[in-house]
Parts: sequence; C-alpha cells; structure tokens
Amino acid sequence: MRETAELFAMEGSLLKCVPFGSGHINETWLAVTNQPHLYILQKVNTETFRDPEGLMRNIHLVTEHLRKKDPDPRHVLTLVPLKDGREYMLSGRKELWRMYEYITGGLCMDHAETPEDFRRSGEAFGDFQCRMADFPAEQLTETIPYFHDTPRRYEALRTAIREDACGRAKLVQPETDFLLERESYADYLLALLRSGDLPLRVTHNDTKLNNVMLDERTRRPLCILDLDTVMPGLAATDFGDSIRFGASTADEDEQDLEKVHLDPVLYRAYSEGFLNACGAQLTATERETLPDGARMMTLENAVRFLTDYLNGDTYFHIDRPEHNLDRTRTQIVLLREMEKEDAKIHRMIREIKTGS
Ligand code: GN1
Ligand code: MG
Repeated sequence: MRETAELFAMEGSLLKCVPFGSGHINETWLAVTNQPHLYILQKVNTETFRDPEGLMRNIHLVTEHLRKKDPDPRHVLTLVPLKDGREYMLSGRKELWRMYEYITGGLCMDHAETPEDFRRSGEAFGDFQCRMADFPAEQLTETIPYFHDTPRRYEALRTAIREDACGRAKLVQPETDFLLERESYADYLLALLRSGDLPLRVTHNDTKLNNVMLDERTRRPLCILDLDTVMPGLAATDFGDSIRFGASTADEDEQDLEKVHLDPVLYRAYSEGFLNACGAQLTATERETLPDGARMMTLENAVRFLTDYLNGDTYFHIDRPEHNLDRTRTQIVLLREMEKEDAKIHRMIREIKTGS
C-alpha cells in the first residue's frame, strides 16, 4: 500500500499510512508525510462499485460543480492526482485507488454531541441538495444501480432466506417476520416517483452523520464526504438516512437494545437545519414525505443487514459474528418507534418554518 501511496503527487515524503475512519465498504488510510500536509488514501471496493471509471467521473463532476459555488478548499473534497497526472489508479479494473487532500480542523462524529451539531449537519446536507439542484442528473452514472430500491432489497432478502447459506434463517425468525410484515410499505416512495408526485433529484445517498465534517472550532458545516453514491434519487431518502443514523440515542450496532431510541429532539433539530437550508426548494409532497424517507431508510437498512447476515456477511465489514444481526435489531427498534410516533413526526415537520 505504501508503494501505491507514493505514486500520488504528495508534498514531501511519505512517513506512514494509518487506518482511518469507520466506513463499512471502502478501506481508508491517513497518509502522513514529513510535511504538515496530510492526505487520505482510499482503496475503493470494486465488488460494490462495479464501474470505477464512472464512479470517479461522478466525483470529478460533482466536486467541480460544488467548487464553482464555493471555492474554499476546505469546503469541497479535492482529489490529489498521481505523479503522472491521472486522477486515480485503476489496476486491471480490479483495484481502484485514489487520494484526497486531508481537510484540517474538521470533525466527523458518529454521534451528535449536541442537537446543535446535528442541526448543522442537516444544514450541510440541505445545502448540498440545493447546490446540486442545477446539475444535470443524467450526466451522473448510477454507481450502484437500484441502490435505494427497497422492493429489490426485499427480493434479495427473500433469496437469502430461501438459500439460507449459513443455516442462520431459523435463528432470526422474529426479525424476518417483522420485516416481511412491512414489505408492502417498501414501494411507497418509488410509487410516488413513478406517478410523478415526487421529483428525481441529485442526492448523496449515504447521509450518515459521519459523512459530514463540521469545523471543530465554529461547529459550522465544513464539507460533505463520501461522494461515491451521489446519484439521482429522492430528497426524502437523503433526509431519512441521516435521521435513522443520527437521531438514534445509540450506535447503529449497539448490542444493548434498551439503549436504542429515536430521539425527538435530535429529529427536530436535523429537520430544522435541513429545511432551513433547502425547504424552499422542496415540493409540498417532498416535504410531507420526509418522515417516510426516515422510515424507509431504516427499513431498508434492516433488510440489507439481515440479508447480509443470512448470506454469511459478504457485504458489510463485520468485527464480530453477530454484527449484522445486531445492526438489524437496532434498526427494528428505531422503526417501531418511528411507526408509533408517525403522526406526531409528520405534525412536527409541518410546523417547521422554511428558510428561503
Ligand atoms: C455503508 O461504508 P459506509 O459506512 O459509508 C453503505 C450504506 C449503509 C451503511 C450502513 C455503498 O456505508 O448504504 O447505509 O453502510 N454503503 C454502501 O452503515 O453500501
Ligand atoms: Mg459511505
């Protein structure tokens, strides 16, 4: 990996590469040189991202577009080219390596330390949505086709149950039943898209709190990270993925389910930040379906985690044998609470005043 890092046009000479971040798919290192300048080196998972050239073209287009609106280098990811001038290294279509400038003075959190931090991250993703609104979505490659197609995620779950590759199906009957009972909901948002009631937007599609960087000094939004899944999508799913991850009182993989709750204060704070930044751009139906995006993303992730557990953990990185099952269970707890509070949450969203 050292040799690969050295192919990139870094300032100074490389001292070491240290594992970095908490992504489940790609591998990330912090590259330290004998200069103050730091870099992020990533090996992109090409099993997951099967069109590496298309993916890197997306990143090029999206970062250039964002840079036009805000040229501050700390506000947009900046690729570091290879010494031979290429933007990334692809060997044998199998290994994709790229490097970014490390953004100094930023903070990425797995939990919001305060509701204010979470509000700021809502603002950041709302701004992202606004800034990409005039980008021609058809220019973007779908880096993972059908990524937020929840009905298809159910098909994969049904296949996993049928094949039962590891003999685990009998161990997860309650979780399986819970999810299958909700299958009819899976098409709710996509049906509104097909009927023209919801517009297609350029969306980020992985809006977890740790994919936004806040300025550690001012706690204001600095930069949106992880642009691998920027594709055409729905505003509600971007909103919703943030809520399912960040408005929980516990980690996504918490084993003590007593600790897992939907936090209404965090939910409201994010909603205010998001709507303040992009509410004026949303249609009435988009706004009304934001809470459905949160339910959908929680349901979809539960389905995906359970599928991966049944398949023998072939997709998400795991640190323990039941890791994907633990993740499934936290999502189920959150989903139950979202369902219970559904009317209240819709009312809360309706009451928020929109910025312009
Ligand atoms: C994956 O690698 P990471 O943590 O950024 C996944 C998301 C899931 C998330 C669950 C490309 O994101 O869709 O919601 O794990 N990314 C991909 O934590 O599948
Ligand atoms: Mg990601």
